Amino acid sequence: MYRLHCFCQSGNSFKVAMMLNAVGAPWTAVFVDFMNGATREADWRRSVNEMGEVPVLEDGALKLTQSGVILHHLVDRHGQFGGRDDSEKREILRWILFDNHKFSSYFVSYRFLKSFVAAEPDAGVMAWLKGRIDASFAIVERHLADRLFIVADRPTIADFSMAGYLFFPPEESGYVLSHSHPNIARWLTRVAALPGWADPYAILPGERIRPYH
Ligand SMILES: N[C@@H](CCC(=O)N[C@@H](CS)C(=O)NCC(=O)O)C(=O)O
Repeated sequence: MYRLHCFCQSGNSFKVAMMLNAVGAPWTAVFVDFMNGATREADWRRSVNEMGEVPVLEDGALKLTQSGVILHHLVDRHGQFGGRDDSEKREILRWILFDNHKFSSYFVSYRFLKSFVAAEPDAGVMAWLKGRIDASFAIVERHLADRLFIVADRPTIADFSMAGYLFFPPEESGYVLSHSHPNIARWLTRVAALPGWADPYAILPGERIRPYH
């Protein structure tokens, strides 16, 4: 039984949860009270993750962090959603690195400031983040124009990584992808049709927060 340290607003956790469900692996959620500062506590960092980040996956005595590392570990354990040769494996890593740096990360900050912080977000910061999001979304929108999935004609962990944040409700980010990025929206429909897929708020623990702005 895997133990996934997570909370329901965390798309990085959802990347892992989607994979666990898709391979039919039994897992249990360990709630991390992120919104009240749990990951900033010295004890949590000492005992769970020195990087102060969720998700963390416990696989027996192994404690893994970084969703990209966890997804690769689950490919090794379950033999599904990985690359079939070196070239595919490189492509998967390439897109997961792009995702962690640009595709998810600016969107994460933008959505967090817009929806989960009570103070009015700084307009200049939001405009800068939006510019970065729009640039990386345009790259993926183009990439998906003639492809079913990110790396191959079948889903891989690159899809779980990149789709992780895009299943949250549009009111949290302001992005209605079916209008702004139709190729991305169609791809998300294909990812959501995979075995075991469920809405993040249905499978991750914690209280749903009504967006502040
Ligand atoms: N690259 C990391 C990012 C993890 C991450 O940023 N998680 C968020 C929650 S979804 C977090 O714990 N942030 C704490 C912080 O940035 O201080 C991954 O893919 O696991």
